[in-house]
Amino acid sequence: MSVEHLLAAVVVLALIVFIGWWFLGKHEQQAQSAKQTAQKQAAIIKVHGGYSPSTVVLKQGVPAEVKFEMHDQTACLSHVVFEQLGIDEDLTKQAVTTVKIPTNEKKTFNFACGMGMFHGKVVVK
Ligand SMILES: [Cu+2]
Repeated sequence: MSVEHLLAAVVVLALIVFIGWWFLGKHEQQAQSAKQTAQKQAAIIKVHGGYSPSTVVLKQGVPAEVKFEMHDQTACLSHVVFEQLGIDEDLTKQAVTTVKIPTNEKKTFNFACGMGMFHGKVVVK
């Protein structure tokens, strides 16, 4: 191999490495920002003759949603009430009802059916 050939090979190799770095670098940045915007937590509670699970634990500081999946026909469980949050949701309107839970402080939010017969809680810790 002549010196010119070797030089050309080195230049081509450097170019490939540079292009690879350029694209990989951009990729990494995209993945990172996506992860940040996607940082949230969700818990699913099935409503069927009660709440299952009746207690969910959330991490403090991460935006949180509790999704109530309705599988119950009785009027008793048709509403879910978070008294501390001033929330009274009708669960019969859609299959899944999402309730946003504030996670800025460690706190326990109690919830109950509209008539206060079934209870559950969401613990932020
Ligand atoms: Cu009830």
